[in-house]
Amino acid sequence: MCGFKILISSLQCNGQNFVMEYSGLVFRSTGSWYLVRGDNGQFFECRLRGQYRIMGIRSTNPVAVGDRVTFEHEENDNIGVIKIIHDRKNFIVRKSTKLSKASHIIASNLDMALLVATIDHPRTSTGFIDRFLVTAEAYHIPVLLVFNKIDLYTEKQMTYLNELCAVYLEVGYDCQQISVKNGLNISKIETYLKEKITLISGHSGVGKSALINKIDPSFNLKTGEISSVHNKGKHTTTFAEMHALSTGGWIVDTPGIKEFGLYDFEAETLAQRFPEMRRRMSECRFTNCTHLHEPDCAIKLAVEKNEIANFRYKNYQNMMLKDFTNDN
Ligand SMILES: Nc1nc2c(ncn2[C@@H]2O[C@H](COP(=O)(O)OP(=O)(O)OP(=O)(O)O)[C@@H](O)[C@H]2O)c(=O)[nH]1
Ligand SMILES: [Mg+2]
Ligand SMILES: [Zn+2]
Repeated sequence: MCGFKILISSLQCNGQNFVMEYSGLVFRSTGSWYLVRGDNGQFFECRLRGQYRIMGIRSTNPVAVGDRVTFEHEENDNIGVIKIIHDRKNFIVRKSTKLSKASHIIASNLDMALLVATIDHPRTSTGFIDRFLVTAEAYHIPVLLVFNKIDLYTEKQMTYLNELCAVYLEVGYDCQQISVKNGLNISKIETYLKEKITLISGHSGVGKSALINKIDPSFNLKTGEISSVHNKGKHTTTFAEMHALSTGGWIVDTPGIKEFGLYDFEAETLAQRFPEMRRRMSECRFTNCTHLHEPDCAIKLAVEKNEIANFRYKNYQNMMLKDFTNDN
């Protein structure tokens, strides 16, 4: 019948067939089916057993790409049932929709996140970038900011981009300016990805899938034109999927995000997630300073002296006033 395999942790007999239990990594999540790579390298299509709730988080996707799971399947069958979702080392989460109280976990167990942004075609706001950054700060996931499509920018847009990168570099985030189209600086990105699990995120149409194809053309991921009417992408990638790079490492391509709603943290902790504020907040007069209206606030002073970029502070104010009202 069945020989013992190293990775089988338990065996049960279910009528004619043996039921095997394996552990593995979720490579793809389409909502109801999950592609799981068993620790023996074999892929299984898995479903989730019953209703699953993890860690009290209300999530539209209880199983995320990057999750480690235990699943069982019948011998000689590559269809499995996920029984256990193992604790996550970290994850990136956002509100599933603007008004929703549910969350959507973009990916988990990451070594790095790569946020692809564009100054135009489509435009990525710094508000969007900063919401992503503060979310990644929760688990100290390093973020690489990648500004793509530099082949398209005017001189004025390039000046703006250089200023933006100078600010983020100073704060502590690595920035790269690339053109997937012209193959510019792609090799720099490749060196970041070696032996890591990296999430790639950003608005629709910024070139996430195109970048992955450039790094490894064998993936042949679907890419889509930008709408000339709306100057936005058309949501070409529809589910998150992990790809094993031939150069070593894994990259998780994800569908474009329209808005990045902050999920599940307290307003009081927001300033700590801005590294340039975190470094200065002990100098505020009040220990519970919100950095919005208090006197002798070291943050406001640093903004006045241009030591903290005005747009970063504005984004902080915006998040405090918009994201944390209405019972977030
Ligand atoms: N000019 C120019 N176009 C680019 C560049 N990179 C990507 N594109 C184009 O931008 C369009 C969108 O690229 P995709 O890779 O589909 O974008 P995406 O971020 O994966 O979008 P979603 O899957 O919808 O989230 C495609 O037509 C690409 O050819 C670039 O560096 N320069
Ligand atoms: Mg895509
Ligand atoms: Zn303050």
